[in-house]
Amino acid sequence: MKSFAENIKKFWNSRWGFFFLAVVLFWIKTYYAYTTKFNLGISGGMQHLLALLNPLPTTILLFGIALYFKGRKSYVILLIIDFLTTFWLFANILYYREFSDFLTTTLIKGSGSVSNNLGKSVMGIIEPTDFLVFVDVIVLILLLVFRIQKIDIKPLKKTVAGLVTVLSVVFFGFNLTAANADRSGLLTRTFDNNYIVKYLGLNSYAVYDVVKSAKTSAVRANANASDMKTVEKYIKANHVPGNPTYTGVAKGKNVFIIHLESLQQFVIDYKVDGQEVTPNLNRIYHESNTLSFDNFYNQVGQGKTADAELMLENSLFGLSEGAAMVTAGTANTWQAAPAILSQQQGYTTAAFHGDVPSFWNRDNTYKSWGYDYYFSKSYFQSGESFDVGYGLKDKIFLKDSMKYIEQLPQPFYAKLITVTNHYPYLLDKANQSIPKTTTGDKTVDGYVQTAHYLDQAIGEFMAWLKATGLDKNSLLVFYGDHYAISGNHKPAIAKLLDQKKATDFDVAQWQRVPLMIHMDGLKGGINHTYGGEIDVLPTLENLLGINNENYIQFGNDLLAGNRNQTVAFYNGDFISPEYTRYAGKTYKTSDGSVVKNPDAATKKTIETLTNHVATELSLSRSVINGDLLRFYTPKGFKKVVPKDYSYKLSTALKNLKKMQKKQKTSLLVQNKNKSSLDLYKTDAPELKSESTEDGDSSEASSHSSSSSSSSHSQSSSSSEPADTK
Ligand code: GP9
Ligand code: MN
Repeated sequence: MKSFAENIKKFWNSRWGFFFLAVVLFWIKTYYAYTTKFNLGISGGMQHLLALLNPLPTTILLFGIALYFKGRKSYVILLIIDFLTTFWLFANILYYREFSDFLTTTLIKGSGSVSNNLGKSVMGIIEPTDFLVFVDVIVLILLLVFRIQKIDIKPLKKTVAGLVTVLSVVFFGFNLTAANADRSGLLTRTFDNNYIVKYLGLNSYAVYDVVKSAKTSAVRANANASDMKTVEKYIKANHVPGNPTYTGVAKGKNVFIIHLESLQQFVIDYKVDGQEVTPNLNRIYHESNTLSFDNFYNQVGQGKTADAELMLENSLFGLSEGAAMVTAGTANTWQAAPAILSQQQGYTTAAFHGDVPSFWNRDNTYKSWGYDYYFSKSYFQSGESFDVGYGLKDKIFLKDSMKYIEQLPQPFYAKLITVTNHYPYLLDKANQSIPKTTTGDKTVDGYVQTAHYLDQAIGEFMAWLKATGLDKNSLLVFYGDHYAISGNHKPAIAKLLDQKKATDFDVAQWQRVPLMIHMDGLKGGINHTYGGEIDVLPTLENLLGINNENYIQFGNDLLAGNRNQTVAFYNGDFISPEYTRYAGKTYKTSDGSVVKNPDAATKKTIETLTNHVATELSLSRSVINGDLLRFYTPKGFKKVVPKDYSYKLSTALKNLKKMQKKQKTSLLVQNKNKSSLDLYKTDAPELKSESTEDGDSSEASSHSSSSSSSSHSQSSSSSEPADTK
């Protein structure tokens, strides 16, 4: 009988030995890169396990190809595959360092910014340890060259190679199933490239990305200028002129878009134990200089926040699957609010969000939309318990954003995306200041606490605007991006509504979110028109005095008389003042009764509404899927060139300084470079130990660059309802 040592030696010098060694080394280095080079936001046992195991199935599958070949060829092929996959890893390490995101086919093809921005700076960002990923390939070569490991030329049976392939595929199947259980809709909802890598690995991400972009390119390749003509004709024929009383009343004002995460209309004026959930927003809602809308609906699909942003700033509908910001944000031609406002009225444009920049592909999409700046996680302070869920807590986020706001040349267009009021509505004790509701539904009852926290953050922000005088020359648009409590929680919804039960009709009405447009001197009031996120941009344009008749926008001014008040949901359902179509039934909107046996006239009306919604959705989607705006440039509009923008921290900070000198209208310059940040009062417990002046001026301490830590932890829960609609 052979000794153990002999067996090992035999294995070592066999094809299996070499294959095994190559796989293990590749596995180790990938995991090394996951933990030291990327910031995948891995949290919880399942995610750790998946991140540890996910390099294996695809490595075995790919390296296993070599097993089908004979003799030396097999070794050469294995080394080539090893080198190529390593190079992919290496390229992503470099790209990630610069952009906190992974490479995409679209970017590689050069339509994005990678070739320009990264190419130039590669030498500057490379770190010696990056080359470690090539060490194993070199070791493998040396082992063969110096015959430390012998080449085994005995052919393998094809069936054996086949078995390895099959096993790796089965293994991958397990990986995918476990990943989907932890994060439902992983492949379809297109959240963040980080997610795909975290759950399925870098090689699967490559395949996923190639397939996704091949699908989009095929539709795009088939689209042509005449498709655009069809859309243009429709838009022109259905254009509703803005309400002339309001045209230009906000001209030249700064614009704040305040994205209120998961804020539903029902919380407005809602009380828990006699305490208002959103006292600050309630005040704004009822103020005479606020235009408030109480029949305003979210229209998002799977893209949730991303869909809301898309509709708000483009007046185009989201897609039936996935998020357009992810599938088309990088490559498509867009004519979005930031570009329009900047080109037509000289606005400085900036987006603010306390999450990592890659989420919803914002880092690339915002460039295509013409945002001058995108201040994301690394731009803000970080510290112990500063984050919850998807990012920086709202009070800290809003306070910290003001150090950039005061540097923006005015007029500016600033979008502030809050995030604390996000599923699963968790908040530490120190930040809770209202009791939970008592529906008994765990996922629901914390909601009022995070909503209350968001409201307090808004209160602090508003006080600062007042203290600095910015309130006098700014228009604020507050909007809730989408529902918080999905239709999967009907019993809880019924309790919150103080009803016996909640029907699908109630869930449809539950899609209302706040929309408030607030400005000093604005003729306000509560407006009952039916509208949705698609209508915000045309409304804003009219207020700013921007004529939108040449833009391809599907919404209409909410203040216009004679507007079509049919609100389209992403799946073809709708709400109009007369009828509500939801989850397979049609209701009378006035009383929620089901329309049974409709007469011919009613049938006709419902059919017209249905067709109208279907036409709008399909035309709008053809614009995005076919990238039709590349065929159409409105008069006076200049195509946005994404590579002209950089959101790199150092570049943006430099630009900000330069711009202030050029256009001396920032709050800071107006105040002779005296910062107004000491006027910002917050009771955020996390900032308590800090003196008030701290963090205002010291850039070094506040710009932590390694702060994109393990966020997204809560998103991973499989118990999050994937979608209600
Ligand atoms: C992530 C945040 C949440 O950055 O905006 O997105 P959502 O889950 O609401 O779509
Ligand atoms: Mn959201």
